[in-house]
Amino acid sequence: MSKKVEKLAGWRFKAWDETEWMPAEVPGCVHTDLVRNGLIPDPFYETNEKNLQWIDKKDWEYETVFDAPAGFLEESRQELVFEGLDTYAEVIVNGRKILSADNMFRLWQTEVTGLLKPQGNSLLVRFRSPIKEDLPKLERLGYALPAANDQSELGGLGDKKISVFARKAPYHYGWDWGPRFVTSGIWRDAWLTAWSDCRITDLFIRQDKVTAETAWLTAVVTVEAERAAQGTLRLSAVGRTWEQSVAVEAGFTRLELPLVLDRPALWWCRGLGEATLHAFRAELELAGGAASEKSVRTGLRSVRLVRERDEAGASFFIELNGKPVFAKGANHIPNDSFLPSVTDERYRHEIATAAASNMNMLRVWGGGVYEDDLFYELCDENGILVWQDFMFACSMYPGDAAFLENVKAEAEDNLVRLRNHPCLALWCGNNEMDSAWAHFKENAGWGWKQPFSQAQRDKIWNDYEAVFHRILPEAVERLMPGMAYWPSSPLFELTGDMRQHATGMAGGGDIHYWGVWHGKEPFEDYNRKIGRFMSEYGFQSFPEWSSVQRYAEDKDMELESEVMLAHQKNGRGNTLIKEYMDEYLPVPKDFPSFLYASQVLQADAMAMAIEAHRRSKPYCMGTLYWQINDCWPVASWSSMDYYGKWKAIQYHAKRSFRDVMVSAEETDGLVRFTAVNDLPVEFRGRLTVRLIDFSGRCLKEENVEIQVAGGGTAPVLLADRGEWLGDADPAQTVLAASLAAEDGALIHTTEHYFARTKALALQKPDLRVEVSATADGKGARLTLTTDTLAKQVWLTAEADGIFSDNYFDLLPGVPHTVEFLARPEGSVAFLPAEPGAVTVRSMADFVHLPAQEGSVRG
Ligand code: BMA
Repeated sequence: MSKKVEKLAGWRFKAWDETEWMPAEVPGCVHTDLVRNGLIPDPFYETNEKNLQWIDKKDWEYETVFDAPAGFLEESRQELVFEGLDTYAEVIVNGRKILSADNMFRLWQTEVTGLLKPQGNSLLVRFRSPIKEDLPKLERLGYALPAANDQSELGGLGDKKISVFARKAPYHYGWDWGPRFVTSGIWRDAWLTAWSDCRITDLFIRQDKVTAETAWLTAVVTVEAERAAQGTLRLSAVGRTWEQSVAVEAGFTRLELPLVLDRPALWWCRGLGEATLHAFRAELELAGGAASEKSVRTGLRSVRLVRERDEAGASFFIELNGKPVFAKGANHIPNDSFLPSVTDERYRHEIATAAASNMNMLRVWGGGVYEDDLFYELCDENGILVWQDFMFACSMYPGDAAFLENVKAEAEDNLVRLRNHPCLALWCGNNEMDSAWAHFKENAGWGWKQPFSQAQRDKIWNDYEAVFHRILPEAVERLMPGMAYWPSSPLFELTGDMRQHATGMAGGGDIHYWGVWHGKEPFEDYNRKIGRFMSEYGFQSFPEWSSVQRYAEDKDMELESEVMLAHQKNGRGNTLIKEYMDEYLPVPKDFPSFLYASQVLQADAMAMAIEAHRRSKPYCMGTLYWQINDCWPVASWSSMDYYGKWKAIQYHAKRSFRDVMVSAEETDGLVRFTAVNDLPVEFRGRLTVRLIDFSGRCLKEENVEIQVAGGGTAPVLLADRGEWLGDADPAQTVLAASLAAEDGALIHTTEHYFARTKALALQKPDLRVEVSATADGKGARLTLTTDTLAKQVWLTAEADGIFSDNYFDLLPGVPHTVEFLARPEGSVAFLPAEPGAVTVRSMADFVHLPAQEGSVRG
């Protein structure tokens, strides 16, 4: 018998050196509790971040008084469970210290049997400042470990970067998209549980071998019992029941029950099939009547990382149920600086965004947290694979025995918590540490190792190897047998010599390509710099005007204002955006226009990269752009801002990630159209390519019947620029391609221009919108038309929500219909007839148009 009681409530908090207790929220953290009590302003507003750095230098405590729930004290074993304590904490129950915690990522479960009384139990959680706690560790070590993104200066610590000592979300200490808010608090649920006789503490459905014909599974059941006993273990799933006689010991017993399922309904990622999930329920009955049960949900699938030698080097792709997966998606960072503020609805919005954008993979990046259960549940349900990093990023970490032991326990807790999720495709040791340190290549990396003596270097690298080449892979293999482990992202291969580091465009492993952006290379380099799996690449943009207005005042609305700079964490970010914008786009009229243009610029860059990667299939088998979300309102690489507003890139990604699409690339006067098919079945259809001038006149048209094998790509049309253009003006003509299925259904459209956007002879379009209600009457449907090419048409609605399409090029004579989808899901969208409910603009509204004379030929 075991019961989980309601969460503990009635919390209060204060700084150690204060006397007055204030109401607090659990889960929560100090910063948000201070805001709620009116003691500090909104930390994300203007430059408030700077003035709130005192919070992490203080010690904080949380307390509550609770009665034992009915029946609780009659159970013979009682426990207090914290799903997350951030970070250095002592827990005191009725005056007795029961726990000392030092890792935000661990599950803290402590026995309190005999300590509780029926009424008025006191529970005190005392957090020590992570700053005060870790500064002495730096002193003791005697040298500073690299921690590239730790904003110690902003935190008032000079160059003392101490983030590496705490097992705490690295991004709390600042990042090149994130503020520095080093939180403290009970950040996940806290509850009491009690049991007698026996309980099932864990149920793991180990997938020993899964094929379309048979699934060989083992239910691994961990039982805790007060005394040894005989009994029966029963397992039910998919309408069947398996039973086995068992014997349990006093203490923990691990039971294994083999399950064989014929023709199992498999779990597939988006695009390859249904994401079928099954419930498994284990019931234990012991002689004498003791009983316990536990249920889990999982999907049946075989998943592996395929790295096989080939002519170019070695492959790198995920194979799901025997089918190669071309991974499409993005990197995920935490959704908030204050993690407990992330509501279920925000997780739902993020994963719904990923699914609607035709993604099939997200990478949970190593500078954040092992995500909440809900994140993975939603990925399971939506067929989104997860590349899961362990939480280490862009730093080198200590390697003393206590640290290593802590890391091991953290890995075990999270592997056990997450291992039933079929979405998990790969565990990765860390973000960018192997390539940044570049141990075997003297002049490679980020210049990290150069300041150290040989002895120090050896020590730091040995510590690295202990975690990433021994402790973590060993934990993955023991707790999730067969699951792929990849030591670092990016990595060429674990060779133990200078070939190991992915410091260039290697023919194996995964690649973070930052030549565009950090390296100032032109967008066109996306077409050439392609690896076997592109796990990061990105380009920044600003949030839209309505979002910027939420953190800035009118006076702050210029690029170099103090507020804008405080919300741009990449030192050279604004300069880079401006420089690239000068290269590619017409000049924006004003600051709000600049925001819009920054989004269009980013979207163009990312679409180019995504499509280049997809055209290079099967050499390249994955494209995950940096990054889908934000943890506060900021200029960043995100495709959706902190408020969940889709940036232009999100709509472009949705189009460029379509399972079946056609992509055009021009080199040496030839425009190559390539069809890409990620579906497992052959695609047949018709490609229509038309040369249209900006007023809508069709100058040339070609139609081709096309056929692309399941999972394949095919060159479908080669258009000679000179031949097609003839004497048409390249600045006023566009190649418009549309791909239709055999039944005529429109699958994808794309446009190819013969000049960069800044050189196009754009004119002010007469944009018309017709609004009607959607079939269910809840939403709105808009049909747009124009008289001249309208570039990057941007629809905005007063209501919160997203459009089915946005930031698209509208051609004269080709009406385009989009729907508005209100957020949260199910809420009523604007009424079609409402004036001002929706605004429609295009690039011509935001940029200085070229002088008319220059743009009209003849
Ligand atoms: C990648 C990430 C992050 C960073 C991003 C942009 O390397 O892993 O560390 O935010 O680049 O610079």
